[in-house]
Amino acid sequence: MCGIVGAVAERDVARILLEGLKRLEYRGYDSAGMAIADDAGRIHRRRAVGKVASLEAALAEEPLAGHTGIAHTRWATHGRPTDANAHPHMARGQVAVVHNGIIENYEALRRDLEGAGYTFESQTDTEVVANQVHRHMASGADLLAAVQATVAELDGAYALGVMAADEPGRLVAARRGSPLVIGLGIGEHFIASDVFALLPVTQRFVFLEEGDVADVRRETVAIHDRGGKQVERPERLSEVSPDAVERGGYRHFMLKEIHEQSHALAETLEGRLSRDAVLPEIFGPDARPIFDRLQRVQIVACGTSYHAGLIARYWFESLAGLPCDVEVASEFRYRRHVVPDGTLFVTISQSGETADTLAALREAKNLGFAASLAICNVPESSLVRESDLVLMTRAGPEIGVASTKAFTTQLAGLLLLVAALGRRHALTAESEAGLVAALHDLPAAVERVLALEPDIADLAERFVDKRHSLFLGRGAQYPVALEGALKLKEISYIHAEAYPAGELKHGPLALVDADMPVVAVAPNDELLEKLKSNLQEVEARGGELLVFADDRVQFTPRDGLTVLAVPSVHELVAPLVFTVPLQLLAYHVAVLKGTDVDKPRNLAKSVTVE
Ligand code: HGA
Repeated sequence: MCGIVGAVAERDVARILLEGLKRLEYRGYDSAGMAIADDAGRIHRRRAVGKVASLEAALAEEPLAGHTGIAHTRWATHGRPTDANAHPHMARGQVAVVHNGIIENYEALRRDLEGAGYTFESQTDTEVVANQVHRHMASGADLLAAVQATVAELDGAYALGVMAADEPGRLVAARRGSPLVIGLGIGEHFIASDVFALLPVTQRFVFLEEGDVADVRRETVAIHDRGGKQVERPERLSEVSPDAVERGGYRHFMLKEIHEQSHALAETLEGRLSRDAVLPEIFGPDARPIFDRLQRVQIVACGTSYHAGLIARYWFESLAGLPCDVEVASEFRYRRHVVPDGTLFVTISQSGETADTLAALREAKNLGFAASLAICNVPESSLVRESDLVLMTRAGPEIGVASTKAFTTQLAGLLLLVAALGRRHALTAESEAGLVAALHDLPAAVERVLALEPDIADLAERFVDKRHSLFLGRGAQYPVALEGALKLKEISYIHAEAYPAGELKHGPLALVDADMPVVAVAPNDELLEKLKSNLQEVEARGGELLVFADDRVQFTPRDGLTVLAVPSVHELVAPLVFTVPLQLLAYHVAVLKGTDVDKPRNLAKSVTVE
């Protein structure tokens, strides 16, 4: 979602800020802006709707230069994407603010400020922050005190970067509910919503905690907690290499990330398996006594991660013999719960900053769960820091908005958890050995399925002129169908629905005609014959069928039916393997349609607003 970069340095900061914004582009945004204080104590600002390149063009025409600055990529929540709504927002030319998140009480604050003579130039919730800081400074507070007083008056979520014209060489940063890091340099310091933005200038970071306000100057960084007390926060070295966010030879990040899945899975499984068992220590030293008490599992996640949870439910119940519920985080957090004893609360999130998932975790802490466990791809994230137990996926940075390698590595992580818990319940040593053998073979199996890409690219042509499509699966392949439909929607903008194949005749069959391609996933499992009957129902209505089928499955060749053989794998890992061709299908349809594959319209990468 939106991104923040800020810098206080002896050198000119404009270039650092612009490079930082470019590195945040993958998160999705609709406009961008920058404000820099000049040596005469005036703040100058440039803003542009659209890509960072438009801002760059505006800066080429009218450059900014100076030693203190903030910049932002905006993903609108309040007010349309326009120049006037783009950040930084300013108050009377004196205070400039960039903000990620939502100020929930902005209307009341705005009325109050208008009553005090402040005027507003935007429809955003953010502008109240600039004016409120100005108001506190006008009554004598310095920048730090003014920001502290302002955040105490805000409801909602924010990461903020604030500067004032008459306090050059100083940035004040604050966070609650949206991530913010301080980048440490020598004689220069930085702020950003994501470490990627700052990797060209530093690898040393301090992660602000909830409620922190940081006073950032060239030589010093002082962090104050929510009570105003000065605190030390640990410095961490980022392990992400600056080039991990390059596209390599691939046309899009998404394609690169699809192809990285075999390696990402190998990394995620590395050191976690013996020849025939999942190693017991991989969830950390605290896990054993917690796992011994567990009787059931509640999974909470959003989007693609939610689909991973839906697949895991089949595994938890069929393999581990543990009851498992799965719910989207935005629903979970707003209803009452009855939590049975011994329930593990599992969150799944690529970024670990997904606002609804994080809020659900915080909510869950008061609900009597036995413990929380996060499956996540970003070690420094809030979700990881706030969970009792953690299993890191090791997918590496995922830049494409449509999640691919994060999803399959989450599934691998979930299988590890199923084994770790299952052996205390219904999982036999023999079944665990079978699962582990399948996991050992998984990276190679994914390589084999990636080799189908040229055939899938050909099949994609059939979708280009279609407006709707249907995805079908049964059992654990039903969430795979959901994920395939989501991928197609996200990046090709073709309306796609997924159904459990047995539901077809209860409604969606009415939609089937020659203009509605139907995609099915058909592993060689006990539901195969049932699925085949469902597919006959589609054919009988003139629908065109594309079936990704286990290579041992026989289909009689006929008109209207295209079968692509997927290399056969163990039933338990089939959901991971069958996901890959669906990702490739969505990717190639989107490329043919000419959409912005890595940054599809209206969407953002880590969704840090509710
Ligand atoms: N509410 C602010 C910032 C939006 C945001 O954080 N998006 O991710 C606005 O609408 O400008």
